[in-house]
Amino acid sequence: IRSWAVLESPIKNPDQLKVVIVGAGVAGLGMARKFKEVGVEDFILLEKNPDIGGTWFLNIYPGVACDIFSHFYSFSYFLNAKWSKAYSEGEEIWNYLNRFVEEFQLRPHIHFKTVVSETIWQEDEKKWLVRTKEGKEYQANIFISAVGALHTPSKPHFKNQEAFQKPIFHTAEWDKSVELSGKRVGVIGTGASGVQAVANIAGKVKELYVFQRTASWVPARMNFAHWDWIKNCFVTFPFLLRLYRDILFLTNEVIFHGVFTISSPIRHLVENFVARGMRQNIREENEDDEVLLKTALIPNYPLGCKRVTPSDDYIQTFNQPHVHLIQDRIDCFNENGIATSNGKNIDLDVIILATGFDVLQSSRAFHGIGKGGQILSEVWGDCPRAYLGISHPGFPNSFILLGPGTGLGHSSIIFMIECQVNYILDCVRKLQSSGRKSMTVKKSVHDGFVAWLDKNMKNRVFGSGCVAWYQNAKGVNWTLWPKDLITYWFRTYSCDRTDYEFE
Ligand code: N01
Repeated sequence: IRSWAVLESPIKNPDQLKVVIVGAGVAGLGMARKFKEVGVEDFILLEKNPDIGGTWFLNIYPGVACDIFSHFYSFSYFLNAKWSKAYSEGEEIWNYLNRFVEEFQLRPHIHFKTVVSETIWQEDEKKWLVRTKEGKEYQANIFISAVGALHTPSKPHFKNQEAFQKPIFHTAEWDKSVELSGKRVGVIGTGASGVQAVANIAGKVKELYVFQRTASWVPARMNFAHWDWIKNCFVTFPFLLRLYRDILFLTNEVIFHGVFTISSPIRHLVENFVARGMRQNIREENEDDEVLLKTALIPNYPLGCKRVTPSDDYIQTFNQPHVHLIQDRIDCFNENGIATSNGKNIDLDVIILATGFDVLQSSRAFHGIGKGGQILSEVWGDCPRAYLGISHPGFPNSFILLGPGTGLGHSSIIFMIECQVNYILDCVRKLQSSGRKSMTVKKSVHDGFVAWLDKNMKNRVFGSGCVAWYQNAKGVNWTLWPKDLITYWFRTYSCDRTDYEFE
């Protein structure tokens, strides 16, 4: 499982292509590099932020890191023998992406602080018109959305929130100017961001109140540092790094089958093992507190139903006398802090919302108008779908990276990006060799794929059973890929021209 760049035949007339990519995060950068590799030079990336990196630019909260092994959370053709730890922190990943941009000379193609507002398919010209909030317009034969799945912060409005006049901010909009040392801080939410932030800020603050609505499964992460001799070994013998990476990949796949299959007996064993590890980490001075925490911090839903949030120090944080787990529902805010539903008043100096992202809103980053004036967000409603997560009927020459049904809860999203990038490139290759101007996925192909996806989702622990950002309000998981990664690689290995209509 070396490189996903298996389709190496060149693109016909690359100089006739004009490509617009929205987003200069991991996905957009990966796509841009591939276009460059095959000789397409006329491409631009429109990026709303002032710099590259997407999620790794925005999320700078203390403790931000990736839960996927660093050597697997890297492009297969741009490995980094020198990752400092098993799981890298946000800054190291962002630096890696910067090196990627410099190495492949992508920066001149990126237009920063440019927010795409509308894309319109121009049937006569068979081109996309891309409009930005800044009033600019671009035309493209090929349009690629790489906006990411989790970029619109979800900020619930609490009763009487305005009364709290002290700092309040979301983890994805971290306010560096707010000093937390010596303060009474409240963190609302215990998903991946909350778990990482809580463990990291606990040592600084005077009092920490963690408002937990639902506990997370928190297995040990074992974030060991990479010894220098191992890094040097990987530099000298790159095949060892590839081998190590392949082992990580296969381990992830085995875990996926063992743990996330709904009827798997292995899952119960793993759940018991993880719960025991979590309980062992709870040692309160006060025996009552210990008993309470040992119940409260252990989830009562199947492992994998929500995102698993590994950490080496989150559970232990609650052993500190100044860290308090608040399970009572939040009733309202007041000028001093938060009042809970059972009448407790918690005085706070800062409130941090670790309340996650609005995944549906994230998918509607701009107003996409396809053939016959159809609006993508209206077609999608509360359940976005796309063929292979990439193409949608009625939207010719338009492709999505990390689209619906291709998120992962257990493995590296960069794997999915590489599969999608290669698939899109192969589609473009087929379009160019057809001599036609546009290609659109057939509705029957799209609908057949969606039915297959739903059938497979029934077999997965994250298909139903608890409320997570994976699902919409009706409980349909439209966000994750339900099968193993080898299946996705196989399905996106090449673009089948019979799946598309050419005009
Ligand atoms: O968000 P979440 P996140 N009142 O939606 C709670 C990726 N990621 O930012 O579970 C009180 O998981 C909510 O409670 P509940 C990763 O894919 C990756 O933490 O709905 N509480 C939950 O506890 C991840 O899955 C890394 O009952 C409220 C929390 O807020 C995704 O981002 C690191 C509430 C939201 O958790 C999102 O993670 C960080 C309310 N009104 C993030 N509303 C890696 O390391 C919400 N909550 C790869």
